[in-house]
Amino acid sequence: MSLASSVLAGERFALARLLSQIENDNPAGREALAELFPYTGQAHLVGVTGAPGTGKSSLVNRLAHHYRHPPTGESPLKVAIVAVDPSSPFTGGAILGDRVRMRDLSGDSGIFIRSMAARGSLGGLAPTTASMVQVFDAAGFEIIMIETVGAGQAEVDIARLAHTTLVVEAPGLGDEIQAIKAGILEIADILVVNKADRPGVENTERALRGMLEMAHPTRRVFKHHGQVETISSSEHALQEDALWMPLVLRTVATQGDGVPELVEAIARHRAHLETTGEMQDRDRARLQAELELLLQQNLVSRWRQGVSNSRYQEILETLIARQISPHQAVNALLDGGQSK
Ligand SMILES: Nc1nc2c(ncn2[C@@H]2O[C@H](COP(=O)(O)OP(=O)(O)O)[C@@H](O)[C@H]2O)c(=O)[nH]1
Ligand SMILES: [Mg+2]
Repeated sequence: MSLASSVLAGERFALARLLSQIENDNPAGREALAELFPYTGQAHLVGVTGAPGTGKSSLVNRLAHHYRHPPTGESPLKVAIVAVDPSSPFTGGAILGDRVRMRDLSGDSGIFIRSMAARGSLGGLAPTTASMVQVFDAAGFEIIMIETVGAGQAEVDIARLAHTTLVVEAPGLGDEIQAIKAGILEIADILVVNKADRPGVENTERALRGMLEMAHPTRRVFKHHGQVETISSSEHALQEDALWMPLVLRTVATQGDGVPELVEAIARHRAHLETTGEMQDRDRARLQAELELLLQQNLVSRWRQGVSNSRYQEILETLIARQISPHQAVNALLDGGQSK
């Protein structure tokens, strides 16, 4: 039985092995991924991002617990968690801490947790994460949560992988300003004010609402037939066919307060994406972005194989000496050695 079939059959050991192969970007991993790819496209991808210490892991833990143990009448969902934290060393406290907090979830075959702490994984963090998510998706995990530290572009890219992005803030960290800087508010579908048991929660919430108003004073809805409609943020923006206004919700991850409401908001966002057709749009955009990134990587590495290092260095030196411009340098290199 191939590795991919074992993963489809729900074998956890095969799943873990494939995830490692993908992290190492090896050919066997790629082959299995190709076999699995037709089975993807079912899961709800939920990105969870925010500054370190805001409570992302605690919240993800609570959410997972809720999906596994829903209120009576609802069936439990299979949950996968991909925690990406390039800032934490392999044996760092954050990961260990996460393990401890995740303890109550272990032993449950409906949940799988994978941490990626290594910086500079071969293909880059975003493509590797995308591949891992595809594996979980094919393996039948219905909710896939991707936890990233909201810091750099890579993390924003990873957040863009998701259908629904939660941006987690906490009182007293002064992150509100940080959030704008990182452009992270623009990717938020739901803003979570966690640590709502702490003083200053009202201020944080007010600041976030204020910033949302500034970021989305009016929203333009481009209809398919080319007409433009404008909806102000004070209008009811949750109606069908309207754009989603980011929600602001309070939680206390350590106690589980606000978690059922958050789960409901996540489901509501998904329903919104489905009724408006945005689900397909996001899927399309995501796969196109992945394609372009892989194309760029492949073209550059193929081209590098065809040009000698000495030729490359020679052009680079001419560029640094200001004898040619960067554009001219590119032309010279792409011309296969004939400088202009
Ligand atoms: N008081 C309080 N502490 C919390 C809450 N959520 C998380 N914490 C604590 O904040 C610290 C950081 O949490 P963690 O989930 O690791 O944050 P992350 O770095 O964003 O993943 C831990 O000590 C948590 O126990 C909360 O709602 N209230
Ligand atoms: Mg964490």
